[in-house]
Amino acid sequence: MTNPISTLIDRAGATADRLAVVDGSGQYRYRDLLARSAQIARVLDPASGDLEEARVAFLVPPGFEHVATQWAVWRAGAVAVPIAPNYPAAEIAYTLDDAAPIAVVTTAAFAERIGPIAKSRGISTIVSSEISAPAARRIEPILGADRRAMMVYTSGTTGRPKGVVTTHGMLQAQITTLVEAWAWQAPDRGLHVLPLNHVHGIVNALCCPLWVGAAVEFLDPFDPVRCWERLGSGAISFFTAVPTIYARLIAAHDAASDTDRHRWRQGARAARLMCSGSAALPVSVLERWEALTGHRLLERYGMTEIGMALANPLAGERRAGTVGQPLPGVQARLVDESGYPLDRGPGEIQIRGAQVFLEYWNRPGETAAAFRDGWFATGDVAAVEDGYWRLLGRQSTDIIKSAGYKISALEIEETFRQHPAVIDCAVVGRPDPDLGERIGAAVVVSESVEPEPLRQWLEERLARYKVPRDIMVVDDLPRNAMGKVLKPAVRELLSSRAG
Ligand code: MCA
Ligand code: AMP
Repeated sequence: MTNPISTLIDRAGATADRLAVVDGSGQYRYRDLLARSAQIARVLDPASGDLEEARVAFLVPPGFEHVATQWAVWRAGAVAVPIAPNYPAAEIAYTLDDAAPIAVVTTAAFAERIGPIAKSRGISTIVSSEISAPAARRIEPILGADRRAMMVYTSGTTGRPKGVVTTHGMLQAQITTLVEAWAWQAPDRGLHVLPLNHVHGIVNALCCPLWVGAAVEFLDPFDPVRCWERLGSGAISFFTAVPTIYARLIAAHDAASDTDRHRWRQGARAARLMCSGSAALPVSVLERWEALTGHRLLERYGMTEIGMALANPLAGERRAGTVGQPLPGVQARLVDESGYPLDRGPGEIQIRGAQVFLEYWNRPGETAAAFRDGWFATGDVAAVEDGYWRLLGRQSTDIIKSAGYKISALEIEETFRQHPAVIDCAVVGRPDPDLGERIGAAVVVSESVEPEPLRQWLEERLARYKVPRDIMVVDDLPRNAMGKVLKPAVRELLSSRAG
């Protein structure tokens, strides 16, 4: 055992009586989280006292039970693998095959969905709602900084999603960087509206408040009017979301009555900090939100593999269209195509520091390929202008960001090609005021098939946010003289037809 580390669970003892989680089922204190996670840990690991980094997958909707399950996995010495509740069977099966967990934890409502998929793979399913016996005393493992803690799936330029593994030490570095930069304090109360299988929702919106003994209020699913009601109550001090959510809040504001609008805006002013990230925040959204609520959104840049890396300042100028400067403890640099460091760029962002991930699960080749001399190569291109980092785009056109989700065009194309009537296809992202980018596909088919059944077929195989909203059947894909598909031409084709 090297370098034991303090975890959320160790810290919770000091704030046992404080409010920790509010969800649709009630209000819970830190002592409730400790008691419930001990119960679940006991069932996960009745005997050994240390599951020694075995993976435990859990499909539990956002709320108290989700947090208690996450803590239980850590208390049992296992690696937390969160699965989105709205994933179709094929995505769940892929995750279970890739992560090979020893058990799946779920609730009664989701047991029917994930139970049979787990069973057919010899993985046991624990229905947490059936666990009620008080936890017998057990000795918990002492978690070292270098023990694996979490595995979050992310899409990349290569095929199917990869499990991004972070250790307890890395997770702690990701959390404490933000606690320091954003001055999290115990009296804070965050409103949580994000999925809990991505770093934005896990680290920024959940682990940071719990680290300092603050409260987290869950709103699931996100609904703009209900969200405004909570922001408008004046009780929320911290809010973080993706640009699509801010765009939808603005639309809901504009559709509301004068009384509601006024009340919402006044209440929202009471917050301490509001952040945006996961995708580029349009300056128009930043300005409108500021005019409505008085909050100039703090835009930051992060990635599943590194947590948060660059951010506009808490105090000081938050410059529109930029992502600020490196966060405390984060080393960031720009390099040219041959890897030569540049002062101001444009160049690729590379990141080094204690918060950078350990590995892609079971993919040593891809892990090695992601680093250059110890620096993680993000694939994002930026330039530094007057001391502020500005994102300019991505090296790969095959990565799409829609509603804050990172999506691999190649994964969708590969799935499409498994359809018996699909000969070829090309998937692209097109600019969209609501989603940032909207996914579109041009498809060549061997027999007459309408776009709608193709879309439904994909929906059975991919998470909904990966399914193209625009599908166009074409005779041929536009190609260059070498036979390579011209994605800009595909984009134009879709724009000309879809409008
Ligand atoms: C959705 N719909 C569709 C399709 N997709 N219809 C046809 N074809 C499709 N492909 C339908 C939905 O079923 C729904 O219908 C309606 O369209 C609206 O769906 P959608 O636009 O998806 O909205 P939503 O379900 O309300 O969700 C919007 C959302 C969500 C709340 C913004 O996308 C979200 O939570 N995004 C955040 C993602 C995130 O956290 N990313 C962070 C990862 P109906 O209305 O009939 O039901 S990045 C990260 O973690 C890094 C570290 C970072 O930097 O942060
Ligand atoms: P993910 O892999 O889902 O963690 O998404 C990480 C990617 O989101 C980064 O590589 C960026 O391309 C993008 N991203 C995150 N924050 C921002 C931001 N503030 N502006 C533009 N893109 C962002």
